Amino acid sequence: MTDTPTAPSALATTPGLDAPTWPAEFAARYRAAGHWRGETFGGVLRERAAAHPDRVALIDPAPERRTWTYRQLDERADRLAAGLAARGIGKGDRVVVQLPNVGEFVEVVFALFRIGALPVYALPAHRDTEIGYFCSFTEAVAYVVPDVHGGFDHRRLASRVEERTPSLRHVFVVGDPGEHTALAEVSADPETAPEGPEPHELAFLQLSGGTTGLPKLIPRTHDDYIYSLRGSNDICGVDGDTRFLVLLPAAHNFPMSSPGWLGVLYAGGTVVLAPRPDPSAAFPLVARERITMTGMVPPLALVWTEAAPETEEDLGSLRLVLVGGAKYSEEAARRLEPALGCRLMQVFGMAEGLVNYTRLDDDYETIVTTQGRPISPDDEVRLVDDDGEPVPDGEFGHLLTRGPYTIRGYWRAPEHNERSFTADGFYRSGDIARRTPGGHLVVEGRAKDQINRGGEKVAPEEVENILLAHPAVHDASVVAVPDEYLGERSLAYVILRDGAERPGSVALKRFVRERGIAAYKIPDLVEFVDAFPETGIGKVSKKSLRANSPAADER
Ligand code: AMP
Ligand code: DBH
Repeated sequence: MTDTPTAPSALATTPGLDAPTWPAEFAARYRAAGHWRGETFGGVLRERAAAHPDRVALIDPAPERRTWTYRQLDERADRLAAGLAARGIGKGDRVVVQLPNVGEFVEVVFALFRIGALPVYALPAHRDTEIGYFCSFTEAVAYVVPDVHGGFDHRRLASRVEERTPSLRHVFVVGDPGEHTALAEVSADPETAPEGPEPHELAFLQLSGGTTGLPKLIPRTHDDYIYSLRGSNDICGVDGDTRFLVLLPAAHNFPMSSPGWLGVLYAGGTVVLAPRPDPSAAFPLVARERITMTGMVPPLALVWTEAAPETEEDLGSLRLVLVGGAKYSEEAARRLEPALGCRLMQVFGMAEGLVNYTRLDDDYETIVTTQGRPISPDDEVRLVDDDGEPVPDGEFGHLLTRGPYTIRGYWRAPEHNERSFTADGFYRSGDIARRTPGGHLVVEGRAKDQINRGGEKVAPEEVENILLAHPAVHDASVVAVPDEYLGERSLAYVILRDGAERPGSVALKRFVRERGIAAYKIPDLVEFVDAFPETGIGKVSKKSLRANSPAADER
């Protein structure tokens, strides 16, 4: 990685990494500044286990409360790593991990970190379409699932995916394995475990919210991600006494790294996994586990803000709540601190890298009206107009960014990379933002074709591609419409084929669901039209674009 040549090869793919990476002089600068310290996740856990073996690292409260000390987590990761290695899983292999907020999630990813295999973080909501794609695109050798979660049998999904994915050799199940292998049986003598990865190598593949037919994969290294954790911990005041509640799906970048469960484990604190984020389930956990910090998306923050004054649970241990993932309205932000009796921090981040936080010592107006400023002095943020020229101070523009923990390219996606990154390595976030005189960013909107459904990102094209497979559908255009609670919901405009019988909107939604896609991507509303309304589409026909897209070929 360090000997990667510089421009124009910012877009060249480095062998073994399958993605463009930081040019040598940037890597050298980030190391010299002390950002990249040559740590790996496997090594960090080992060091924490040596430093404070008996401190509790992890608590999974349901159905019966289970705890892991740092030593236990370290030992379990070791045995699991050895067991995976004994089954032929090795450095660089991809393993799709789709687990809800259970302790095994943390065990599995640390085991994979230790052998240098790459977790691919699927969300619990993903179904056949997404999982099939992750497994085939990454040529995954293994897939880790719960048995049944939320009434859905993941073992069956695994069997279907296994049938169509030649690379997939193992399915590991947390719980009753059915025809697959129980994760609990994957264990071996740690002495047999292979050498771990280097700090500059990949740690995992994170998912992009996406604007295209299929999500892109984000290659993060140990060095860069650990730097973002350390920076986040400093800003949020995470230390060994922090008790952090993971409310959102643990696989998402926000609860994982901002500062998230990985940040808290880095600092030697305690992570508590919430099986459900709503107040009725989570407030008792806050009280019982004396939670000091948590993070949530704006719609959940609204619910918490409304429920807190009514609850009999003691929320007095809470010190800090982070809110981000989608725009948090100023009015809602103003209500949080009085209701919850703790500090608010806004966070504006992206799995590709750049994360912004308001600061604990910011004045109150800044906290409730801005989305914060970057973690690092070496985060470069450019706000530009449509022609790529910098906008004057205080005006809004397209947010481009580059820095010590922002990727230089997606994994195995040279064409996307041409579009999503500038020649000098800036990531085009697709967000529209302005900078306040105090240097904080305010997110004003979005240029990318995406729906932000309360923090859950939906790529319209992905849903349109499914609607187009319906025999009665001639064309479809999925757009965002404002929603008081979620911020945005999705509306599918549908043009029927000549003479086709109109399916009901419920039937059309069922069709989308039955094609096997995450439920949050199913259009909230369906409207049948003769032509697309002006606002729904750009100048170029989306359909002709889609017909030429790689996603169309797979249908
Ligand atoms: P993802 O691609 O799933 O990592 O989502 C990252 C995107 O979420 C950003 O590029 C923004 O569009 C959006 N986002 C995250 N946090 C905020 C926030 N606090 N306010 C507005 N938008 C946000
Ligand atoms: O939305 C996001 O992706 C996000 C939000 C807040 C994120 O990745 C993060 C913080 O790290």
